[in-house]
Amino acid sequence: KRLTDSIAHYAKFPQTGVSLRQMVEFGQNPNQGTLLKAAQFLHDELPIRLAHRVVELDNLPNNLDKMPSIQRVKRWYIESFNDLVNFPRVPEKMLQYIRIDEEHRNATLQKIPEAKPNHSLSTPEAIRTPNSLPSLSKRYHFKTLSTDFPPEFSEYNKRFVNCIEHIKRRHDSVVSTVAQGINEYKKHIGVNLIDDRAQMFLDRFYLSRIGIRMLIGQQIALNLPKSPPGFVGVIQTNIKLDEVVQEAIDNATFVCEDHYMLLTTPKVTLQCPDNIHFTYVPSHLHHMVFELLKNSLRAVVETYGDEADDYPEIKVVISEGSEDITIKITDEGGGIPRSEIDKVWTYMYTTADAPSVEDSLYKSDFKAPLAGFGYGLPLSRLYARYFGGDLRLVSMEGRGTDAYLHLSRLSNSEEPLA
Ligand code: W6P
Repeated sequence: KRLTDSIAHYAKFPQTGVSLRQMVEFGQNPNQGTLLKAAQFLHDELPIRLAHRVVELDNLPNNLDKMPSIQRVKRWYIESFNDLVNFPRVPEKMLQYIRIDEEHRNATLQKIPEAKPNHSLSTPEAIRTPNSLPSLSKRYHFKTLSTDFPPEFSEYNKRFVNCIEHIKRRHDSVVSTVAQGINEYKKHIGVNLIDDRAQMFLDRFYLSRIGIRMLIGQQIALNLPKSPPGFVGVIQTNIKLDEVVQEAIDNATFVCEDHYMLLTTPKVTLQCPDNIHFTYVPSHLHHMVFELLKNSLRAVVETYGDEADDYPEIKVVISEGSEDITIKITDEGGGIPRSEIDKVWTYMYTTADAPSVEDSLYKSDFKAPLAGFGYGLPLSRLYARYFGGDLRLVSMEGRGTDAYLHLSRLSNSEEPLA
């Protein structure tokens, strides 16, 4: 009962969104002090987000909340909430240490004189290329001022990472378990079409899950010994679009070949401008493109048959604008009738059976190869929207489908929190 009250209390607080840009700025050159501050933020924010979900899971339309699998998912949210509120707060002593460290750093900053290149030590070449001068912070070692934190800092950070890793793992199979719950619900109401309120709940719920897992994943990654070059945690600041998309093409092609046991597989071509500067999470991009390609490949193979000698190729075109990077995937798989197109985004209308409870116990999500209009498309659209992008389908019935995946370059759009 005390837990229930505590959840109701936390659910009164608004959730706080974080933009991709904030995550990048915060995660650059992390030290045990910044990691501790991030842990403190998550220690406040995650219970709030989890509490919002528990309250929603308690108030679903038409007894959807009574379905056993939905109840099971709710218990995971309650357990994770409990883990976090029972985790010790960052001790005041440590916060004070950080404040003093920051004041010291600001004071040092103000004392620094105008940067004057030391001509007597510089070669003429170096004078002509001022960019080759070491930056202010390198010359005066601000950053190193705050690299030596007492051992309590890394101990606290390590323990917190263990706590959130455990939580992340507990929720690995949420998508397939909720899918199971939706199947229970469909049997219960005897209709194969989801109502708007349930659809809206699921969009909000899965979008929230993406955000929570992003924040946890980022904190775990920042606590690893060192991000690879070009990475800030799980974010890649100079993402190689063509490489990630080509990998998604190869994987989707393999899954398609394997599933239909094809001798020839539809060819997928990629057209991508050179040197696009873009910041994104490679795993999200891979996930979305992989899902779209599986749909296109399936449509083409099922239109031409799995014994065809050749297939019309699927074309992936990437364009770079000032606001958006757009990835268009064109197939000639016969298209979708206009009256059916909206159903593609629903969680109810699924031809493939959701995995059984037994399966979802042992397997994490996203393992079903080439599933039908499962949750792949609505979830991919949520991944796109999570960082300010979108996903649209335009179909020509009788010919094929174009998928437009828009990714926002203005990485300051805040997390949508539904
Ligand atoms: C189809 C159906 C579909 C969904 C998503 C992406 C591409 C395609 N092609 O025929």
